[in-house]
Amino acid sequence: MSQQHFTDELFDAVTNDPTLSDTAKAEARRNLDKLKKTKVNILITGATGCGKSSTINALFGYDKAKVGQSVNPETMDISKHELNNIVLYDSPGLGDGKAADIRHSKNIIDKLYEKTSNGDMLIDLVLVILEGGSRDLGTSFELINSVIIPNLGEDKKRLLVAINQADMAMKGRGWNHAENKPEPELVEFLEEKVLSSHRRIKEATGVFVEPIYYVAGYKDGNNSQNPYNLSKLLCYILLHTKEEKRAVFVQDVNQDEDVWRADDGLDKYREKIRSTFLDSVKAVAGEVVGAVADRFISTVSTMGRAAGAVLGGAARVIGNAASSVLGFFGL
Ligand SMILES: Nc1nc2c(ncn2[C@@H]2O[C@H](COP(=O)(O)OP(=O)(O)OP(=O)(O)O)[C@@H](O)[C@H]2O)c(=O)[nH]1
Ligand SMILES: [Mg+2]
Repeated sequence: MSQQHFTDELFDAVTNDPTLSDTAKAEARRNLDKLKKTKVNILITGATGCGKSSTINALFGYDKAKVGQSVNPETMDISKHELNNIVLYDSPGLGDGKAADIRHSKNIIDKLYEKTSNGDMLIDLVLVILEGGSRDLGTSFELINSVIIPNLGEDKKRLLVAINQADMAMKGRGWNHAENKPEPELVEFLEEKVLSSHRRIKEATGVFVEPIYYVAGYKDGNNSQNPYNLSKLLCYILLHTKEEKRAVFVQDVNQDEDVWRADDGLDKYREKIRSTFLDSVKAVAGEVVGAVADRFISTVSTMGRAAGAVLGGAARVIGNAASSVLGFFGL
């Protein structure tokens, strides 16, 4: 939290740019202030033990949410985690008994209709997590098809479905621990799961969703499992969030480079995250600030490439890059 905000870093860089007029700098200040205040509200839901807390921890750092060890749901009702710019609402899904199901459904529906003081929808994105190893996902589809989709309003883009615990989808079979990736037979199994999930939602609601699979992973004592496809998950989260809000993720994402490393290689997720960030800065603060951000990230990413965190290290380096920025601008 003590880490300097990236919008202030960017503003310092803009201030120190001798080619910019005072008017341009004043406008940059206004726009960057707006960005600094931007909140992204994410509702995360799914059955007990699917990995909601683990996913929050993997995406945003390992001290954000309590991970359960017992069979009792750790998350009784919606719990709120406020980061710098990202606000997370962690809600149980269905399957904890009839009374609890009714209560949880109502809580979720209320959240979906909640508005900000500006009259905008509060929840920018609903992330529904399915447990890859679960044989019975019926209650999860009930949650998606009967609770979430009918109450989403017009903008079905607010929904993202992700299948967690890909490593355990075949009870641990087919997971290559040495390379932290699924073997072909597990890939095939997971792709089938993605397809059948897509079909179950499409057939029941007519809504087209493109689920992805990933591993949130865990750290407990001597054992740990690194995430897989977390950069893909972040990419999808960004694409499901309004463009003008996407930049602020950089302030809150996990700065542990290890979590962003392993993915399916189907797309250049980290490059995409980087360009998404820059486009978002441009959308809010204009071309001039966007160009400064671009140079800024390129500089830090040269140092950051070895670090290899998301954005090529920029998320980490931005926080303490004052000297490198000054250095870059020759001051
Ligand atoms: N192997 C494996 N285990 C995982 C993964 N994600 C979560 N887990 C484990 O699954 C268990 C439940 O994870 P949580 O993150 O507490 O799940 P939750 O959805 O927050 O659970 P509740 O809050 O109780 O509803 C924990 O023991 C995690 O360590 C994963 O990707 N792979
Ligand atoms: Mg939890």
